[in-house]
Amino acid sequence: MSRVPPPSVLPLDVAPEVADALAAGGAVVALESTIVAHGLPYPDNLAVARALEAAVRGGGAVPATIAVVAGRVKVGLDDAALAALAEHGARFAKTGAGELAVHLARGGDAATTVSATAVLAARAGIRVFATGGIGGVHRGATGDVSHDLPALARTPIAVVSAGAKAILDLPRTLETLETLGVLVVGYGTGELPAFYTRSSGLALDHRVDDARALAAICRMRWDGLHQGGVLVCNPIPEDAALDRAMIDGAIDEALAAADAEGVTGKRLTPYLLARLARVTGGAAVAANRALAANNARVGAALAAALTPS
Ligand code: PSU
Ligand code: MN
Repeated sequence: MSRVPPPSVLPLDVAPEVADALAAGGAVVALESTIVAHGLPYPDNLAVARALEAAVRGGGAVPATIAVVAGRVKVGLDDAALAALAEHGARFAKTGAGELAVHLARGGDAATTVSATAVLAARAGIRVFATGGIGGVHRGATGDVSHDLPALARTPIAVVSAGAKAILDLPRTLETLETLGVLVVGYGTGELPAFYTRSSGLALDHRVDDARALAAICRMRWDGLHQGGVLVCNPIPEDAALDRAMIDGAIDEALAAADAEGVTGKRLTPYLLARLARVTGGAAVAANRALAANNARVGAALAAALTPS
């Protein structure tokens, strides 16, 4: 019996720096592209994309921003590709894990959401992924639940986030994570963070206070139990957190506007985030940047703690 794995039909381009780090068992942190293409306005999105990569490097790990470019999976974008993603975000489709095959088979360009990024990162052998906030259960009775949740359940990766976006129904999102079997762990907190603010009032069952303790849990989950995703909930730094009444008011306004304009489906999350950016005079963008960079730092620490010593 041959031990040579069958050739993969997946068009996967791993950047040399990322491939070298993975081959050496080094620390790599995946980053998503939807937050760049569709989650933040240009040119703030490019500044955030670069700041996230810098934060990962500052933590001693190699960043790998993931996107689909001309029908190929790119694991690690160079600066020119990152700039194109930020400047021409509208030309990139927004893809979840379920639709990846279409964009790849057709040779398209697509920004990857949390679900798609998690699946592709795991496929490339990356075990840590840092982002802003994951998708989840939307408010109201539309039945819109992000594919991020089931994808995390089955993908062996740690996603470092500031919880789920505050535009969502957080109690239902937490319940659904539990139903699906995603392990949710507070990082220095016993509460689900509320993205722009540090607390939601929703208690978490599990808390860790350092990357080593988190790495031990991740290893047991993946290598011992062959289970899926770990959602690491890292609250926004105190000095960057927004005033709760201000951001809650802005979210209510954005949700009402989306409802009045009939915005649903894939467009809903980008619409709400753009509206929040405008209504808060940029405060939402600044907070998003601060929390994402903080997640990138924790991601780097976790990736380092997971490397074989
Ligand atoms: N969080 C942010 N900005 C974003 C997103 C999350 O702060 O742009 C993106 C992520 O890519 C996430 C996606 O996976 O929104 C969820 O979209 P949907 O609700 O359509 O599944
Ligand atoms: Mn959705």
